[in-house]
Amino acid sequence: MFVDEATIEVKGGEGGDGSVAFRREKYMPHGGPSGGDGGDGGHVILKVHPHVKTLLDFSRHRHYKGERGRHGEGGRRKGNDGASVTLNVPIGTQVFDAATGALLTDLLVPGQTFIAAQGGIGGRGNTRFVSSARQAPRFSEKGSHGEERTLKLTLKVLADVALIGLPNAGKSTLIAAISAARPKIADYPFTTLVPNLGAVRLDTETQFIVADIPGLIRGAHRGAGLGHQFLKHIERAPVFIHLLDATQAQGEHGGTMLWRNFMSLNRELKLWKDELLERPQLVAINKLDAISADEAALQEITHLKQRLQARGCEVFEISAATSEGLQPLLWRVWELVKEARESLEHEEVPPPVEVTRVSVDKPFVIKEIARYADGMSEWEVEGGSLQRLVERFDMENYEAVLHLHRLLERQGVLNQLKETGVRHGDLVHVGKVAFAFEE
Ligand SMILES: Nc1nc2c(ncn2[C@@H]2O[C@H](COP(=O)(O)OP(=O)(O)OP(=O)(O)O)[C@@H](O)[C@H]2O)c(=O)[nH]1
Ligand SMILES: [Mg+2]
Repeated sequence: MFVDEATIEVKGGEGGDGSVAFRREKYMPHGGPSGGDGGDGGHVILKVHPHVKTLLDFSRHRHYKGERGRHGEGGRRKGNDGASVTLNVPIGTQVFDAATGALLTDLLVPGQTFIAAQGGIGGRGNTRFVSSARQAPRFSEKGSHGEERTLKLTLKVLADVALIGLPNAGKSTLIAAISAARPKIADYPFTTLVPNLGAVRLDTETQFIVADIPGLIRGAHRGAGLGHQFLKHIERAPVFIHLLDATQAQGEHGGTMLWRNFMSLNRELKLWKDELLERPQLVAINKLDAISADEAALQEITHLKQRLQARGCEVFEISAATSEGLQPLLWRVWELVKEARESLEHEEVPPPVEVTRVSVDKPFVIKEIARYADGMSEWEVEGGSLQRLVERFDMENYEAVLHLHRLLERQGVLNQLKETGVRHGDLVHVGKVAFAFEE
């Protein structure tokens, strides 16, 4: 299977800082606060584009960043939001977090989007910190950082058509006859152990991808003969060609045996997933060249063909070895592929994956990190949301520190510090900030 891969670094734009400003009015030396909010940073967004076929562009350019939000200004002017960057990816792109290996999303439908990195949130201007007790706040909030991560993109090239059949039916021979694929072909079952892909080109506008899947045996849906693995590959193709081996029609009741084989393979598909039976499935009776002189076998085949047609199957008689009968089969396949592609294009675009903005509900953990001879201790408060909160205020600004103090009190951090044993004068670290605890 062709696998295309790329690793990219994505970063949301920084949020703009809130502004500290005051109105200047005639005859009034100190007007009210008027600092506007900062704008939000732009995201990095992945979007499925049907015309993009590979991940090649991403191996040339690896870093993508949303635009930063503008800072707020006086006169309550909000800074502009930063522009988002949209990256077009092919249908079938899987997105993994490179650090954890976790699958973040599967992008399958044209137009589908995924926010790869959230932009930071704009900080609030000083206007927003006015309260009855504080008429003229001299501080504002900084914008928050944009999300930053490394993503691994992988694309499995999806086949339009899967060749299915029992081992030795001639699947590999067929793909070699119709495409540039050169899989191993041999006169024993289980020659093919991994699927092979080949591009079939009937004319310049008529191209599709065929997958030669290893043979399925009875019990495949339970995993027999690596069945699960192969059924998963089959599952991804919208059209099937079911190959039958005409040489098995030689000998008594040969046609009946072929019929049973056909039914039994379909049962395996059904037991794996019901819906597989609803996919268009063309039957190709292969190796006709090998029985052309065997009247009895030919009769068995004629009978088999009638039985299949009575069941609503479209049947083609071919020889993969001599390429006889392949053209009608391939053109019919093309019609079905076209229909499948069109219906895919009309599928509804699922709503974009909702990504929640920075959450504040994460619990925090208080750890003692040092204890000194004089009885004083040093502590660390861990918790992503708390760190982010602290980073958004200027610790040199007395008013901002007071405001933060009240926030920490409201969130129960101060109480919990006391309960954990933090005492007056102890040093407490939150992210990059440290302060002496005062009761
Ligand atoms: N005479 C004749 N022999 C064929 C034809 N197609 C395939 N064969 C032979 O059938 C045998 C099996 O062919 P493969 O193409 O390896 O079969 P397969 O379905 O890929 O088999 P697995 O990979 O084992 O599932 C080989 O010996 C081929 O040469 C055909 O049209 N005519
Ligand atoms: Mg094979």
